[in-house]
Amino acid sequence: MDFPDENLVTGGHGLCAGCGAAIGLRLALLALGKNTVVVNSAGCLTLQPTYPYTPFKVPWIFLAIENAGAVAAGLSAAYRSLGKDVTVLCYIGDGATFDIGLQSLSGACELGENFIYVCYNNQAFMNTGVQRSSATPKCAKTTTTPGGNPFRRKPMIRIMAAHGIPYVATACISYPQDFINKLKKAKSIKGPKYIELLCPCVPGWGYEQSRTVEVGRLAVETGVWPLMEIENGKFRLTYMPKKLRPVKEFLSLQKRFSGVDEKEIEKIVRERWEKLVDGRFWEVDF
Ligand SMILES: Cc1ncc(C[n+]2csc(CCOP(=O)(O)OP(=O)(O)O)c2C)c(N)n1
Ligand code: SF4
Ligand SMILES: [Mg+2]
Repeated sequence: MDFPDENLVTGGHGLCAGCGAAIGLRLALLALGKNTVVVNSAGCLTLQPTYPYTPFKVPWIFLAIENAGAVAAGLSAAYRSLGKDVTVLCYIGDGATFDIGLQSLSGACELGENFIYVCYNNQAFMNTGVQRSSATPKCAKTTTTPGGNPFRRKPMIRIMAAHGIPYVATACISYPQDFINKLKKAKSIKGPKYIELLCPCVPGWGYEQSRTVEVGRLAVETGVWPLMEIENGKFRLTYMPKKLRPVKEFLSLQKRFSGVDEKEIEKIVRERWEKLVDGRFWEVDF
């Protein structure tokens, strides 16, 4: 694999063992390098640096949960006026992205500023106790949907693509090379870039802490989480499993899906996958 040498996250943080989002940030900094500033709004990852300590070898800005887009746009404009070439990386949870900070992200995209926005998607408001977000999949149990989530997921990838920004992609921490390639591509493109990174969460999804990478891999191999990109409006899948595995293999590892109708979910996932393989991205509820 094409990995850069320098690890910009040192040992020691207050997150759960096996946290998928922590793996994601480590990979992102490997890809983007030292000349990066990380923007983070309230969520689990906020606990990674705890003042006055930090495991990061790059600057880190912590802000209110609504503000990531505004801060990214402001930083981008400030660096431009100073003549400095610094990568602005937003690393923001799904609750802060899909729900509380959507207006700020949308505004930053409209301004066309230069930043990479990675939504680390663990599919709920984890830091405050696993409440449903609009990224929570249908049927998943959370503390606010103990009988299973009745709502459809907000189609965030389509929403971001509809902003007409130059680069939108999905990724998963279990496919590090795919994620790193996408970040490097994003870095080479001027303007707003959005990558939605699937990050399994040990207590929120309810699986063994040693199985984070396996759970993420099964999300992709079953077709639950397709890896794709939309570059200048052009859609493509970046990874095609030879044969999709049964969705049951992904669902059965996690307590949040206990008791769901596996056949119904399999049907939804298959129909969506066939449309994507056909290139019918705009018809897909993703
Ligand atoms: C306006 C506002 N509402 C609520 C909160 C409380 N809050 C802090 S972290 C958090 C969870 C954020 O969820 P997400 O963005 O998905 O990140 P995760 O916790 O899953 O890492 C919430 C709701 C807040 N800080 N600000
Ligand atoms: S609750 Fe989930 S996202 Fe938060 S630190 Fe633990 S594993 Fe990571
Ligand atoms: Mg979350």
